[in-house]
Amino acid sequence: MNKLLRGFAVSFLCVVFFAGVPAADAYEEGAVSNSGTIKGKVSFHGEIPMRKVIPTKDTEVCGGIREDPLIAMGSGNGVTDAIVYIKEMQKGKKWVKPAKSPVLDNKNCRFHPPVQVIPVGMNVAIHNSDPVLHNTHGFLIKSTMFNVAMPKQGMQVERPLARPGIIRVECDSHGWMRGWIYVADNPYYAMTGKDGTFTISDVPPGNYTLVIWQEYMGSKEMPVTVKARETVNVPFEVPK
Ligand SMILES: [Cu+2]
Repeated sequence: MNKLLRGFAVSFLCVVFFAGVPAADAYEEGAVSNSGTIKGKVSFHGEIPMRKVIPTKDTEVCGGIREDPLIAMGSGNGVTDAIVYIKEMQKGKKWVKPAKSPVLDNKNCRFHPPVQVIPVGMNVAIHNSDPVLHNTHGFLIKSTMFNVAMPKQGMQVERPLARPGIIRVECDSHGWMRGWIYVADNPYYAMTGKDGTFTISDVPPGNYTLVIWQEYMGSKEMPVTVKARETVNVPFEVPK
């Protein structure tokens, strides 16, 4: 390959590479006037689906055979640990981010917290509270986002979260461990509280796509219209 051709090929590859990586700072903060609020409740009625967990090693730390609920229920048929967010929000309210890297702890062979939201561009601080080896492995669909061997109790390692989306966290050492991180690309998100309710505030008037994610259900989308200085109520039922 001659020099000119090689230079061209390199530039082309750079363009392809950067085009494929969403900019972490794409969200634009600004003043929001006449804002509205999205409120709602994620609920579930019916028999709670269970997942059988069969620890095959480290049972003195990890516990024995058990069934874990795939829907975390709170009070009044409310679903906790569901994430609600506005999809592809380009600009709006100021994004108040955590002062330090949020922690994902491995404790008694469970992830704590089991579900959390971390702004894109921040680090996750992966911690091992157990006296056994964990290998914390995060996937965005099939791509590895982080993969950290944690052989020692008290060990902590930070990893950057460069791409938005729902990361499924597994442990290569204990195949039954499961956790979730939603890497947010804008500040219009909420996690449901103990009664399944959520609030997303300071939303500019407009038409949006609201995404509701829950471990058992996955993601569901619904249209929502926010009017100036009004609260729109969005009830949502997790299907059986
Ligand atoms: Cu583990």
